[in-house]
Amino acid sequence: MTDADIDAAVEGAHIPSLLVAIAHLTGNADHLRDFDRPVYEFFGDGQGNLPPEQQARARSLAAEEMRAHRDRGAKLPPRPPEAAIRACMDFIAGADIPEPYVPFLTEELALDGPEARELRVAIDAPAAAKADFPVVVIGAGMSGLLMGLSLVQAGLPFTIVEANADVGGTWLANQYPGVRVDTPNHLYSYSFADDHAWPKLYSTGDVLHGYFAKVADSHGLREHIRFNTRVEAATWDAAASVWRVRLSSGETLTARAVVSAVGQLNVPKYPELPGVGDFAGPAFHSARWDHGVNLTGKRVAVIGTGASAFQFVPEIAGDVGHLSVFQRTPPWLGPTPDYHDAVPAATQWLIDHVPFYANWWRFWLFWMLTDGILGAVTRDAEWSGEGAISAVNDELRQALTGYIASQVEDRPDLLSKLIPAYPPGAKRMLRDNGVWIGALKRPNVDLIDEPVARIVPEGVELASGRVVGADVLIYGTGFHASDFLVPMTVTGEGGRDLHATWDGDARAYLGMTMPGFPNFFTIYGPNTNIVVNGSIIFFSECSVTYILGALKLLIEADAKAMTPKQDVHDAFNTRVDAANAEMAWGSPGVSSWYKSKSGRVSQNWPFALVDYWNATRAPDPADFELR
Ligand code: N01
Repeated sequence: MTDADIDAAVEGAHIPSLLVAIAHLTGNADHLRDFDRPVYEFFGDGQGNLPPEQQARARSLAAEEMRAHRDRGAKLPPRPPEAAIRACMDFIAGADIPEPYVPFLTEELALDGPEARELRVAIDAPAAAKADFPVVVIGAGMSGLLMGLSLVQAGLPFTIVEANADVGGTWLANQYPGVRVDTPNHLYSYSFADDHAWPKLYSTGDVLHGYFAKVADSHGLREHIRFNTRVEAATWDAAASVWRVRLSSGETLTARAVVSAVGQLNVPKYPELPGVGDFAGPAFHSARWDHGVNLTGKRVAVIGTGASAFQFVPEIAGDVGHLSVFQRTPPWLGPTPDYHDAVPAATQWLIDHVPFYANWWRFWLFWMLTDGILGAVTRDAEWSGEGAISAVNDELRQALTGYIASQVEDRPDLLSKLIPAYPPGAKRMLRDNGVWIGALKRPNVDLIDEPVARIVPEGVELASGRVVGADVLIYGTGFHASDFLVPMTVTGEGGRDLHATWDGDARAYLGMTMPGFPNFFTIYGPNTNIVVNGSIIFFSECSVTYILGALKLLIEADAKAMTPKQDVHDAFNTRVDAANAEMAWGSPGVSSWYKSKSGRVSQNWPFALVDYWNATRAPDPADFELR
């Protein structure tokens, strides 16, 4: 830590994080009284609007304390008292954090170190009882690996069955050009295994795949995984109180519990258009990208303008001869100028050298993407305006409309095509740094919003009868999100079939358990997707804690089976449906992958993150029938 290093780092610091991190160098938070509390804006720079004089003062104070810390031999004073930590939380959040959030956020802050964040649920049972409790986990993506490593910690035998040849799930399957995460990476990481060495603020798919592979390796998970193997059927054997899990290899595994970690976005969806399959040239889905097809100079047609197409269109637009992008519904764009940026050197230096800077920065990312934004996507019954569901949602709409308009001042013909008619939040908002519209404005790119009638051998036929010729056809048409667990067959008590029970409308208690399907759990199951708030890894961590708690209940009580009570399950789903109807994504008339065929929102969690955290600390035995 030379003085020059320190000075350079504070210049590039996130000021609110820097200011609160000083508390760990001094042992108190008294200095915060000398600064205004940050005030954040929609899509501001995140520095909290501190006046330049205060920012300069914050930097010089931090530099001074860092030098003093170095000169003391980098010894930290005792941890600041709880009141000081609380003052830091309120300061960095720019708000008095409501009391119910404090334990939740304190855990997320992880001041006791990453080990304390590990998902340890100790099971108090003799080794033989544990050995007699094999678990099958389906899928070795982000959630399946998490389940696996917590089973290692719990000391239970388990097998992970993975259809692919490697771990990584979505980050293995999606290899289209430009694939990357759209949640800040210092948040989109396991709470206990953030290696803090992300090259980009939002990493690309290969880096994410490497991260999950590293977690699999460092926790010895590969030896538990059956690669290139599918679960075809899971059947509850009531006489033996076990699941019989039939694999594509022909083998049948026996398990006391099954945990599905196959996610919601793993089965590619092709459009329901006549002629799909008739196209004469190469055609593939974004999640099955055919890198053997050379797009250079070709006429390429892309169907869909969701998150996947949004990422690959700008990547291929410069190479192809001509690109026709077929749009049914435009996305809202969230301004994110640093979306493709490397982690700035100053940020990395502060993460590496300043105690707890990384924790606070993650805390800030967490808070900014937490429940504060929910208010902007919740319906106001009194509101009657068009294209929005409340005054604040309309304010967001205006800001986002202005943002899109600012990018097409030179192409007014595009404006009406690019402004969504639906309220912000009704569909996934996409992070944007300008490359999407930049690509659409290229002379070799057409954005076609006339409905597609059918696919024909020579290209795409529009409702008007015009055929847009193409050499290559790419489907950016998403996934069968509401068809949870297809194509597996799951048969529970009394021969009950899970898909028949759901009848196209998947439901579960807390997204994880279903009446009639004992000891069967789902991670990222029904109603656990989040639209605007947070990282899905957080949700998976909550689910895994809960599921492990359920296994603990079973083993410690020496019980054979647990299923949620039907009335508990039903009451929960009634609450979920009522709450989803109040959210932007519940708006009638807006179709999205968040809804099942019946139009019910079967994917999304409508409540606050803190509610899921509270609900999943441990299962309440009163919610279950334990046998
Ligand atoms: O799929 P989508 P996706 N004619 O379902 C269109 C995650 N993800 O793969 O909106 C014309 O969103 C359809 O039109 P419409 C993320 O959660 C994350 O892009 O239904 N168009 C839509 O435009 C995301 O939300 C990242 O009217 C047709 C598109 O196809 C989720 O995955 C990156 C059509 C499908 O969009 C799914 O995204 C990528 C037809 N007949 C994905 N049928 C990250 O950044 C469908 N469409 C982490």
